[in-house]
Amino acid sequence: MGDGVESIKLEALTLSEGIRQAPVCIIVLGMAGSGKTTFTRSLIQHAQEKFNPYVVNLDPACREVPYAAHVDIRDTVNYREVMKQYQLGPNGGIVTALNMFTTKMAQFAELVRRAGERGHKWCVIDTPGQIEVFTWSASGSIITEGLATMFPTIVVYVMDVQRSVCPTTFMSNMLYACSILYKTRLPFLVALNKIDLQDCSFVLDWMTDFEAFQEAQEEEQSFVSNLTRTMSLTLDTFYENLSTCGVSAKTGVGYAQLLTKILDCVAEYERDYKPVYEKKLQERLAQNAAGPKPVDHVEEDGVAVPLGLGLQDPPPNSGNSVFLMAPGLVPQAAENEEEEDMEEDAKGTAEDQNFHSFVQNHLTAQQSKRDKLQQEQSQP
Ligand SMILES: Nc1nc2c(ncn2[C@@H]2O[C@H](COP(=O)(O)OP(=O)(O)OP(=O)(O)O)[C@@H](O)[C@H]2O)c(=O)[nH]1
Ligand SMILES: [Mg+2]
Repeated sequence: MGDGVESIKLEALTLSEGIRQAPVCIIVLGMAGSGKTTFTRSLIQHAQEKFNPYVVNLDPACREVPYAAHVDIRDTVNYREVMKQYQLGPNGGIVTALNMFTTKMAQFAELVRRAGERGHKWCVIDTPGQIEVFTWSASGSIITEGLATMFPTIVVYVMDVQRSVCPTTFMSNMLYACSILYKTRLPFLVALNKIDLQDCSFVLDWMTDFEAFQEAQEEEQSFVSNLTRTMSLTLDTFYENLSTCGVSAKTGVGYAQLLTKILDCVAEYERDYKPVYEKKLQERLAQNAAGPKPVDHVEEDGVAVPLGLGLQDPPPNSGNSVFLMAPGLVPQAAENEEEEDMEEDAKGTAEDQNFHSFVQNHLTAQQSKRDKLQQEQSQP
């Protein structure tokens, strides 16, 4: 069980020491099935010797990952239980699981910091299959921005070139990439994946030559193709500054160039992004020193309703029920195999109990908040 993870304030961690040199956080994003997980595995293999990557899996719904993750969200939150307990569908379950994980952002950040101290130069983060779960959720933003204010952070957008031969799909992919770039405001690299199946030169042609793209979609006479045509003109500026690299996550082709491009992105972070983040941190520090803002205007706007769990607040009455587990923090395994199995079983049961009690406490707390609110409203 993940004991030994002290509760460390994110603010203190961030503001007192500024942005560190290592590890560089590489957030791997991309549409479902684009090859993020396979890409992560290959990236780890190719970077192992030089950058000794620390590996994080943030996909709560995957069955298996083809790499040894140092931090795995599945050790913290049981996605199937979340679906059952909160009566959610698969996507709601993933979002909620990610939200629960994010309540331990401070501890997660601390694990990444310690990894940097132990000589991991990179931290590679694999994300959930449904891209919007990470890119448009509060927890995705907290994780991305939290990391970017502590460590050099870049985004690698994995794009399936085989699926992008259709101009409309290509445009959808590019619009997604563009929206993520502007949302995260971080150095951005597009990995054109699966080049063992499909040569990626057409993507580069379409990005640099508007007429080539027009020709390709001449066949498609529809409203969608009209929209695509207009969008391709709009995206011109986006393409100009976009860094791309053809790779095959399966065969490893293109990874030498990819590593060089990642290093270029890191240099870009240091040059262009770090000063901005540091300025923001200083502003926050000054704000904190000035104390909390008065909230007397709230009454005019309506009744203040208590929000959900704070980033650093433990869930009410939950004790240790959400935790992070990572090698090094897990107690030494027993030598005897039989004992190991028994320990595994006991650990599994304890984790289950912890999880159940967390969910139960959370539900009870929510209910009592609702009761209290109702009581207050019913009073004249
Ligand atoms: N031929 C080929 N297949 C690939 C490549 N990269 C990934 N795949 C295959 O594409 C499928 C999806 O790969 P994943 O790595 O699971 O993709 P993902 O984006 O992590 O998928 P989700 O997390 O479910 O969204 C698998 O069958 C992989 O074997 C590649 O470079 N070449
Ligand atoms: Mg995956």
